[in-house]
This record gives sequence, C-alpha cells and structure tokens, in this order.
Amino acid sequence: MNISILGIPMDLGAGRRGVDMGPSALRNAHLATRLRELGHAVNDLGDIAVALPETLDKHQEAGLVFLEPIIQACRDAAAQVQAMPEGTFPLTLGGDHSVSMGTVTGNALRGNPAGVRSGLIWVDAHTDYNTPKSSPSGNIHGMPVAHLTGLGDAHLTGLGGGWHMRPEDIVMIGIRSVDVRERALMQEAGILAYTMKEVDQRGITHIVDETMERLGGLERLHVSFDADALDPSICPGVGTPVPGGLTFREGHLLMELLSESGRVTSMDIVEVNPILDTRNQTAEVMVGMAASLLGQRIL
Ligand code: 5AB
Ligand code: MN
Ligand code: MN
Ligand code: MN
Repeated sequence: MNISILGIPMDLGAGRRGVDMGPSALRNAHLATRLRELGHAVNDLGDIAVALPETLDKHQEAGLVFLEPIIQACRDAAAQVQAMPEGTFPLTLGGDHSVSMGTVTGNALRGNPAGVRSGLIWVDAHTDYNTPKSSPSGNIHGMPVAHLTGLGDAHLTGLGGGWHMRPEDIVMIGIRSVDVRERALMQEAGILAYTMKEVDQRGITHIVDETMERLGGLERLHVSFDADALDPSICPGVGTPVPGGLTFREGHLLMELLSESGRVTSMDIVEVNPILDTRNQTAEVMVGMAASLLGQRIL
C-alpha cells in the first residue's frame, strides 16, 4: 500500500501546550521505518504550517479559543489530504484533536467534491461532542465531532462546504469522560459510543463485530485515534489523561481486528504530547498502534 504521512503541528485547540510536537515525536519513534518494514511505500509530506500561539492574541470568539487559526489549519489539512493521489492511505499526525475536523473532511471529499458517505471510528477517552455553548473549557479539541456532524460554529461546520458526517456513521470506543451538557447532545444525536464499561463487559472483539456490522459497508472508513483512549499508565504523554483506559493489548487487538476487516482507508494519530511524556513512550506506543492497523502480524 502507498501511505502518505502528513503532520499538523497544532496545539491551539488544547488547554495545555506541547501537542504541536506530536508529529516530531512520532517520526522520532520510527513511524515511517516501521511501516516500510511491513512492505508499504511510505511518503512523508512533512508538516503543514500552523500559527504559533505566542504570535497570536489569545482571545475567545463566542466561546472558541483561537478559532481563526484553527479554521486555517483545518482548511489546509483538508486540502492536503484531498490532494493525495487515489489509492493512497492518508496517515495524519496531530496535533490536538481539532485537526480531525480537517482530516476527516478531506478524506470524505477526496476525489469527490460533494463528499462520500464515510464511517468514522473515534477512539478516545472523550466524546469530543461539545459545541461552543456546551463546552466547559472553550477548547476546540473537545468539539471536533459535533462540528463534523454540523453542530456548533458556522465556520467550523462549513469546512466541508455543506458535507457533514451522519451521526449513524460514527462509532466511538474507549469513552470514560463526558461533560454534562455534552452527554445530552450525544444522546440527541444518537451516536453509538462504547464506554469502558462495554469494553470491560463485552470485550473488544464483540465491539469490533458490531462496529463493522454498522460501518463495514460504507465506501470509506476513517480511524481517529486519540492517545488518551489508552490508559495513562502506558500513554502518560497526553494533556487530558483519564484513568481506566484501554490496555496495551486492547488497543492492539482493536487495531488488529480493524486491519483484518480490510475496510479502513485512513487514520489520524492525535494528542501525543512529548512535554508531558516519559522518554517518548507515548509516541512509541502510538506508532505500534498504527503498525497494527496497517497489517503488522505477530506470526
Ligand atoms: B480530547 C473536555 N471535554 O471539552 C473539554 O483530548 C475535554 O481531544 C476535552 O479528547 C478533551 O474541554 C479533548 C473537558
Ligand atoms: Mn479527542
Ligand atoms: Mn481525548
Ligand atoms: Mn487531550
């Protein structure tokens, strides 16, 4: 397979500094080498340009911190993903999770300006379903899924030029932290979310079976993997850690089963924060997750 790596070094959407160094940490953890060893042709396109917070006024517009530069970065990310040749697997590196408004949109519009019906698997401790009104923090990395489905600020919901994700085409896995008003929005939208309770009770295998029943027939399937979905004991380098996350093996099994489905067409790795990490462990774990999704076998 041809894999194109694109970094989006942005931390404007997060409350803590440092996720802008995520792409660099992942490259230092030998991302491209690991994927080449699996037989893939890997093309690293480098990073898109993102404004530094030190060069900007930290003003809030209608409950949204750094709205303008985030829109700009998401537009650029979407355009770059769209420009990748047909048959390429886009592997996009955050950056905070607001980058996924750009990458998910770009993947859906690629080769089809009106947008195709795409599935989204959101692997995260959080549902990221806040709107500017419901958000307790104003941080846009807690809002990407709501905006992808058309809820929230008109600039951000307009990134796809009228294209939106359908709530029924989204499955979330690993959830254990949802804000009060965010929960109400999730219920209204009817998004299927597997909390850690379901992971404990029914296991990853069952969850992947049900996920593929729902999304397996869609033309494209994007996996957006927030490092905080995994337990902080294995991924300490994240800005919003929540105890009780996916184990190392649960994360790998999830990626291995998705790989076996043969349906996944693109992936993000986001929220890796080297400032908060221990010896780049979080980036190394996340590179392993990408390798499992992209066909790594034990035997
Ligand atoms: B992440 C919180 N729900 O909106 C908010 O890491 C946290 O992309 C959001 O999942 C975490 O600020 C965003 C409290
Ligand atoms: Mn997230
Ligand atoms: Mn998260
Ligand atoms: Mn986070």
